[in-house]
Amino acid sequence: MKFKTIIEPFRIKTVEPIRRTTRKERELALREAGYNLFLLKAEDVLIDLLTDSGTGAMSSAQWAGMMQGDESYAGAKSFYRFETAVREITHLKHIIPTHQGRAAERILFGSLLKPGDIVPNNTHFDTTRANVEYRGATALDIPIPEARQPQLRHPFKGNMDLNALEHVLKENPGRVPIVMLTVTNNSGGGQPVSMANIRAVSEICHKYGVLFFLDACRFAENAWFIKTREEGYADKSPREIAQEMFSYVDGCTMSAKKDGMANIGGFLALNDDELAQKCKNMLILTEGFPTYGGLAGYDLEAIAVGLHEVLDEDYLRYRVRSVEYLGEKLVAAGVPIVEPVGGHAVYIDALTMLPHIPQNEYPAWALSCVLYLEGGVRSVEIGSVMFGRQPDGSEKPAPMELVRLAFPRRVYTQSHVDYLCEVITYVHGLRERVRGVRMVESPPVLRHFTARFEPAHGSLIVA
Ligand code: PLI
Repeated sequence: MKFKTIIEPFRIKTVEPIRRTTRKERELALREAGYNLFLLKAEDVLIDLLTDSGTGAMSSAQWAGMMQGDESYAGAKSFYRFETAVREITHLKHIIPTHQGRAAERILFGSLLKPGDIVPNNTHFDTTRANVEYRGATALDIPIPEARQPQLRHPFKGNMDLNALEHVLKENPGRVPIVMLTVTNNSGGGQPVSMANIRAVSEICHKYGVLFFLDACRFAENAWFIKTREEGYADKSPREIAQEMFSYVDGCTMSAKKDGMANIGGFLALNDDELAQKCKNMLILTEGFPTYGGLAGYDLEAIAVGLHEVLDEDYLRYRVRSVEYLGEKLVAAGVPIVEPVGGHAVYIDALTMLPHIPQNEYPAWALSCVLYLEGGVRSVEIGSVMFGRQPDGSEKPAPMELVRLAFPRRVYTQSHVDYLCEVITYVHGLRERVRGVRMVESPPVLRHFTARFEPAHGSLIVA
């Protein structure tokens, strides 16, 4: 290409104002929210990077598709359009819509797991872990060792440790009904999994007669990394790469709120007839009839179009580059982040940035509060608040203390990113004065959503 600037491959037709607040207002909002960014009012946030899940901007083609939503209870045209779009990518036999990813997880694990089972994954996301543990099974994370060293660069840091997988399967016959691989590895920095690793995990699983599923939330971003980093894929289209990824699996769970480019939705897709029937029965119990699964016809239309748009090369190039742009600027400013930069988010390494805050005072949580206080930026902690509590109620520090800045799809522009960089660099300059937090209220599961905190030393930033 003659010109090197990668531009947003769209123009903006509808805008939504965002509101500036004063530091004093944010101090008050934070106190009222119990120092938990999930409990803030969204209108008090200037740049919202809490999640890339369901927060993206839909295209004019998606909105147009929604107008064609067929709201028939059973057998709607919208279902068949959705099913065709999913099947063209996955080639899986049974495609079961759900209202979001965690519903697909609950239905799958509810149909498959019993107490004492083990589910290996490169790294479980929070809801996936919680749904496995809710069945009395163990959620086992076995990423490659490089995955847990934030500054160590590896092209496919989302890969699963194949020796560890083989060991688990050999040592636990009959106790591992399913192996999952999360693409990209969200809890581990949004890092991709190579095709070679997907293929190898598939071979090992099938050698032991165990089902292999993808947690496919960010499959298109993963396909882009394979195209740009793995030998032999440069000339393949993202769609062809995605099709190959799915060719190795027995099924997948998917949150269409990510690479489905929709504001709501998900699906479970699988080949096994008997298991699919069980899952459909569970679906009817709580989600709905198998041709809508808790979604409106117009949601199914938005996903069908979204699954097409997400595999567009210009979109993926812009998507991955805009996240990388923030990462590069932060690295240049000396801010420690997970490297290389992942697909949907930049992850600040709070353990390295704030070595004076012990893990039981939640350094990444404290840092996310300070980013809001100083700049009105909302991020999310992926550390010991999210993952520290063990199924037996004990506490164990998480392997990493990360602050994730997740980019909603097609929402923010380069000047928003430049602003973010200024805020984070400013907070980095204050780092020696940042202090930890103490948890004062916490629910028994998925505590990060509703727990309440206080500054452990009187204030988040000391003089
Ligand atoms: O939020 P759901 O229920 O549509 O999807 C659950 C889910 C499953 N797997 C993975 C890898 C996820 O990232 C995920 C949801 N992620 C959220 C909400 C996030 O903020 O990353």
